[in-house]
Amino acid sequence: PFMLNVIKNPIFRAGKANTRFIDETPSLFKFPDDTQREDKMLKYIGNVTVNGFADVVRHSKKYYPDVAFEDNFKPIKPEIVTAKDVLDQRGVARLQEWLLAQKRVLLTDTTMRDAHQSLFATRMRTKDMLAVAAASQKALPQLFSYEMWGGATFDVAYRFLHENPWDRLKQLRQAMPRTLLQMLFRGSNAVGYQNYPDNVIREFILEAAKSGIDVFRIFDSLNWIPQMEKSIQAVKETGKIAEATICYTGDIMDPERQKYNLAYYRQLALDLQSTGADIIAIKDMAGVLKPEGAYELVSTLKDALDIPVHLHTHDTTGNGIFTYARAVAAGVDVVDVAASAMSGTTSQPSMSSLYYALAHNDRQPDVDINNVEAVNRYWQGVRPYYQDFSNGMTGPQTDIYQTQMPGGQYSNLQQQAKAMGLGDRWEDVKAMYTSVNTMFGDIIKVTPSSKVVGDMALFMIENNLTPDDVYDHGEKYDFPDSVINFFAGNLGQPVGGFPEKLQRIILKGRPALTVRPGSLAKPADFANVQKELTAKIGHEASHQEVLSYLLYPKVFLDYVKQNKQYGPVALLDTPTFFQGMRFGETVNVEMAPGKTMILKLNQISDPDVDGVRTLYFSINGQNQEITVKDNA
Ligand code: 3PY
Ligand code: ZN
Repeated sequence: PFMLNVIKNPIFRAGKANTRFIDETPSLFKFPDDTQREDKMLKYIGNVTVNGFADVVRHSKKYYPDVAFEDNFKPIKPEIVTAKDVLDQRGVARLQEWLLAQKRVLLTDTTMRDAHQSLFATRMRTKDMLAVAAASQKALPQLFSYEMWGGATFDVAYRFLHENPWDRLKQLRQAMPRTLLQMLFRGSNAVGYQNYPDNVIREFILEAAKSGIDVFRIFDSLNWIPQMEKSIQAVKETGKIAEATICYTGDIMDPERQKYNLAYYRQLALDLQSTGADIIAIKDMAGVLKPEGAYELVSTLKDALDIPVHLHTHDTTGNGIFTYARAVAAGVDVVDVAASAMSGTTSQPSMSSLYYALAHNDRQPDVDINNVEAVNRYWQGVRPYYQDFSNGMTGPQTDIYQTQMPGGQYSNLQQQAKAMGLGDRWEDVKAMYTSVNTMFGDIIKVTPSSKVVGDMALFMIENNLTPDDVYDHGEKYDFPDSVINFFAGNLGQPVGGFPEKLQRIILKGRPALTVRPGSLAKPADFANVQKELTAKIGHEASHQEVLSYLLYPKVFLDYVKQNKQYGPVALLDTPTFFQGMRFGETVNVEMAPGKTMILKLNQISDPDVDGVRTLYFSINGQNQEITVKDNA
């Protein structure tokens, strides 16, 4: 059709075609695929411009200063050996020795995963990570790892960002070949909120390792080792690093709270080491590990274990740096920090703050602080793009020590409460969260067990129930599904077992599992699922697509549909992706390397009788109209 268009063109037929012909008639030299991609992109931009982005109160597009960032970093010096070099060239055992031999504390940068998950609902786009990835590797080659995948990022990438999380992994892997890439893996819940069959867990890990993940931080939301074993074994098959996790709750220093005491954590860590863990992570997901507790815990684990210890906290209470300083004094091997502009409150403590806090200390991290600051200036520029998703916390929140609510849950539950009309009862919800935890027997609270506690607290507040009401007339109530599911043993067994009376009330005679749910789950039939998915999506489904579909069937199919409708929207700059365009604005989109589409929005019509608006764009100087239904 392309040649046909050219031949039929009047200028061409009049024999007047010359090189200017090509310049002045660009539409003839575009392939149908390009045009389709551009049209789809316009549809997307038109829709966000008119209707705003999902779950964001509509507002006109904001102005952002240019992100002043230049990659002037020198190549990594030949004498520097990165952690990734050690793993790739010498294997896991040598990497463990290398870690244990470091005098200085090592750092994991969580900016590309937990930081944005905890600060702005996991909405950071791959484009904003890629822009700084290669530079970060050059600037900070001494870091232990970058956490950039797993947790909620997988789900949110598909669901809200209309991008493929596997592409994120592939692109970051390419940009950072000498950097350990780390993911958070929810044991038998993988990167989801429910149990999956063992063969799905294994295949997911093998594929993630093949695609570039080096360090798998594996946890279980009830600290139940049987739920982590399969994942640890799968990682060991790949020659990557199995970092098994103890989730920290309670207060080991409080004589009144000894369900999870020092002896408990010590034994758990030893058991994980016997299960094959290469590193032990202490996951302080709520940020309740106090400085002296950190000192005791890390000292005890360093004494008991032969493998390195990696500490993760959240700075919600404002005490994160102090906690790290005490952990460093106790000999912790690695701690998690974020670029300063992406740190603090529900996120991790700041990398540069920790650097300065440890000045004149022989364990101060070995980083070039000017490079740390330079990379941080990039993040400073990017962070305002995500303001619409921010949790609004502006200072330390010390009531976390009582509620023990994970960093990522605090703002989520607050949103959920608001959506249920309970916004003005937030203090009651928090107090109820604490009571529910007591009713449940004081459980470990982290995704997904934390959600169960939150759901029950909201349910009780909404129905004006006290704990006694539940015990006395519980048979009258339809408890939330997640709560029934938990008491039925579908998330595994909590430490010390379920409180029997409450379990009977909630389950109303239904049976409960006492074995690992994964041991009963029917294995996935990958070949069949591949066929089924291929038929659904209209192209040969890849193994990655099969895995995504197995974890998130609806989310994945919705993504495929959106992708067909809107094309490669991951290429848009972030303000345009979330907020569309304003009149007269010009936006450049690099559709392929060296191939830029220049878009201008000239005019938007008023809605017609059906509420449809016409948007007048120009693409590379050529006018193009599209129509969008205004949902307002
Ligand atoms: C997750 O599972 O996503 C978490 O970050 C838990 O802390
Ligand atoms: Zn965390």
